Amino acid sequence: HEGDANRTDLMTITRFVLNEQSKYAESRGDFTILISHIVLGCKFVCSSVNKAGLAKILGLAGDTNVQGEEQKKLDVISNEVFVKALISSGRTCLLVSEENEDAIIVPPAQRGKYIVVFDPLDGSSNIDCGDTNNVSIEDALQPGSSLIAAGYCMYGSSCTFVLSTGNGVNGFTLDPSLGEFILTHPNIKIPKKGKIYSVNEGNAKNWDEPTTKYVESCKFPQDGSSPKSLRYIGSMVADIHRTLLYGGIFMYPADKKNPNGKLRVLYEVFPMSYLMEQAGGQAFTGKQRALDLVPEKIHDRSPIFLGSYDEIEQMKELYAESK
Ligand code: AHM
Ligand code: MG
Repeated sequence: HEGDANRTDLMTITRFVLNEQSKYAESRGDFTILISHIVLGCKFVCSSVNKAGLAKILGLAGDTNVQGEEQKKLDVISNEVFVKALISSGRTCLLVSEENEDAIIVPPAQRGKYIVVFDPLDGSSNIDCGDTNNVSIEDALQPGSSLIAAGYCMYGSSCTFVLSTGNGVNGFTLDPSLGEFILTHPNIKIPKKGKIYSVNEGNAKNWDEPTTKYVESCKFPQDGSSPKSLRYIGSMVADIHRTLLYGGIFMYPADKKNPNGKLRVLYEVFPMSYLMEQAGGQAFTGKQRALDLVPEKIHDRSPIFLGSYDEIEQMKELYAESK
């Protein structure tokens, strides 16, 4: 019997993805190569986040670095790292990043079959693209149900990469001494019911009726259950990570000022909705299953409710009643 401390059979993220992909007869390792380039970007951001304190102190000497260049913000550098890693993987044809107004069409010589939509400091996911000869921005405007994988990386006291390739959800933690993400959270399933709700209550004045009623029921339950706890970090990745592991509901609803809410369909709503469904939860826009949305523009937004199966069921009922 081997204890954790002596574990020698390391399930790295690359090994895990390679295993999963080998189930597909047509697999040629392209997806594994793509993921390992994304993972490189995550390691870079992780190490930059951890050095950020020191960088700030060094920054006091002036806002320019040793080469005399102006220091770039972390989100800008992260974006550059991901874009360069994705293009050089030779496995992508089209990239949509939160940081870039326009989609990036990969030069033909470096083109592969995957479309990647991502927020360099908020999440990432992939859509299979097919014909790579005539790639256009419209190819990214597919429903979330055509995603073949989605994931996010959370940078904190430890660095966690949560990934689904359509066969459940798995979490990997970076072992800094190895520089490898190791499987630490196999087969994540979200609890069917939750005790936590997560929303920016500062917008309550402008909410619609179903959202207002739901949050009221969290605080003053009429069915004899205990009130729910409120947790809101204001960073979608962190709020979703907690929701996946402990259950509950995360919402960014429509309000009178923002009829489409705030979060972006392609690289915020879709990947998190995909992970939720893969973990046994649900994702709902107030009108429909979130993954059935078809964005019209690459930076479109949508209201979103996601989390434990039962919580989203209740939310759906409230919207049905209000029609
Ligand atoms: P941004 O990427 O445009 O900064 O916004 C996305 C973030 C999410 O991570 C988070 O869930 C949400 O904005 C919080 O918004 P608010 O401050 O309005 O509650
Ligand atoms: Mg963002």
